[in-house]
Amino acid sequence: MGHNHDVDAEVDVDVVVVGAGFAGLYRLHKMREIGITARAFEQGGGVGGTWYWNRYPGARCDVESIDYTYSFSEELQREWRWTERYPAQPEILRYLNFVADKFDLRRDIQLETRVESASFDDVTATWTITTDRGEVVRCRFCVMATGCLSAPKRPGLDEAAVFDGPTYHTGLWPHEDVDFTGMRVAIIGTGSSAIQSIPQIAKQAAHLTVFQRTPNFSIPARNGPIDRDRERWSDEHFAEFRSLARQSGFGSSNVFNPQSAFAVTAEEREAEFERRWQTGGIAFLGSYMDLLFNEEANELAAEFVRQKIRETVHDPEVAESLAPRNHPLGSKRLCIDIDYFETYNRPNVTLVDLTKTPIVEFTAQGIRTSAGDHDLDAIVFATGFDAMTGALLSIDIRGRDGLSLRDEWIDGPRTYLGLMVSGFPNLFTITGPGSPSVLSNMVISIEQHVDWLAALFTHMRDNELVCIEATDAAQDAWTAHVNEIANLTLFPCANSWYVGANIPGKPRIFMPYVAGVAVYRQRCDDVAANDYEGFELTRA
Ligand code: NA7
Repeated sequence: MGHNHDVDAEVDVDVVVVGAGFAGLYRLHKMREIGITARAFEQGGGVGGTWYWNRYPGARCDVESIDYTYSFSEELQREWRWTERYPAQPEILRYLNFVADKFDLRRDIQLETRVESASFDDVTATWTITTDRGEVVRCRFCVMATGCLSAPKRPGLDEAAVFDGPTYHTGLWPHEDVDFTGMRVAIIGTGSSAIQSIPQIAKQAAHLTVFQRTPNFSIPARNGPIDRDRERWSDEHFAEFRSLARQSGFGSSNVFNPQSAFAVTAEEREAEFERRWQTGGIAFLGSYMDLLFNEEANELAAEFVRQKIRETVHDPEVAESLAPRNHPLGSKRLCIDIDYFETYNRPNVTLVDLTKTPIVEFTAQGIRTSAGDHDLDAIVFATGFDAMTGALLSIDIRGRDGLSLRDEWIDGPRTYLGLMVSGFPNLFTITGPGSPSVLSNMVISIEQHVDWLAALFTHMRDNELVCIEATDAAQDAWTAHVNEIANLTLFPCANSWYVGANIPGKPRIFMPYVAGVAVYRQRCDDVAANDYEGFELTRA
């Protein structure tokens, strides 16, 4: 490990932050608060990250507004009023712009700039960042706030080039209005993005054909105006409300039932599922504590949802195709919908089950499956993302001795605490693989990482430390621990993007840390209290 760093080497800025979404914005704010200079580069034409790009019809967060907000400023919470139970994309984007203005963050953000490479120099313990605008910036710390779901996956895009009409990806939606009125539209995929946009597109298009490879479990959102009483309570009990979220598993104020599904009678269980179904949202997964641990318990909840699908969808064959059977409920991100299954009762919506009739090819007129041709005017890819590692690996990141992150992670990501990678000193991944990240309320997890790093930077400054690196041993132990915990659950059973299964050739490794945000926070705090155990910190 490197020592004797030449700390007098000039840096342009203490910290470069890559990305200006929820993570990048708070990062900038926090750095200013502790007197460390920071500059952010953002590929988009505005701040907002995920919420800048995902503008597809119906785009909405599946975490409730009241929880999906920064908790670092009580004043911010009181100044901002959400309108709906679940925030729609335009409103979240307005919120993030409001935050950027309120905390005067824009002056440190350079938009429309893609970071192309980052390389570490062991002699000076500095990173050199290059951008697609030809800038070269030297900094002490490099913070990747690049997001977990920000590298869109476009299978068949090359093949689709033969198609005469327009094609879209939900994660790269145009900024101008897309009008499908009178059009024959296809959508490929039935994940969260598709499940949100299908009902909206169906209302506009002349005809919508849904190409489904894997059906997903979806719970009604029961969206509506925000509950002002609950909002008032959260204002009046700010500290308690926020602390509850931080001490929870998921990072929200949802109530999870500590009981086993087998501790009650069949009638009681049915009543609890029904109650949660009627309440709506992701809290359905919290009906019983063993849904994500015990296959039989899970099957009870899964069958409840399948029965709901059968009751909702009039055509029994379509209902059967829509009923998920190849993965436990919740082992893929549970979808939250508004009128999704109901939409299949519309006369202008057709479901194509790709397990029965796969796509053969794209043609100038549309899509050919093994059963015949679908003539189309537009195709929407709702095919997801190269999750958790895609955005990081799209940058050429070089650690000590030119070590490439792409090579290091060839067999899958390995990190210490989801925060650092051995061999890459002074480089941090906000909500990186190996942290709760996508299995939590992202805002809570982002804040926890940013706060933890702020304490670290202060510690380093106070102790004249210039370099920090995770040890190999700590990284090995953490990576093993992340997998061990995941293997106690049903999560690894699904071919989900949590394991990289949606990207052909991507190594299969379970990426998020499933033990929950409270356990994880304690772990990170213990590491810090224990003199940053597992990290090696060096002086000049
Ligand atoms: P997801 O959840 O990854 O969904 C992508 C969907 O696209 C899913 O149904 C895939 O089927 C389908 N897909 C992907 N590739 C293909 C090909 N080649 N052919 C047919 N169908 C395909 O992405 P989303 O954008 O919906 O949601 C991502 C996250 O954002 C979500 O979990 C929330 O956390 C927010 P598959 O299941 O792979 O068979």
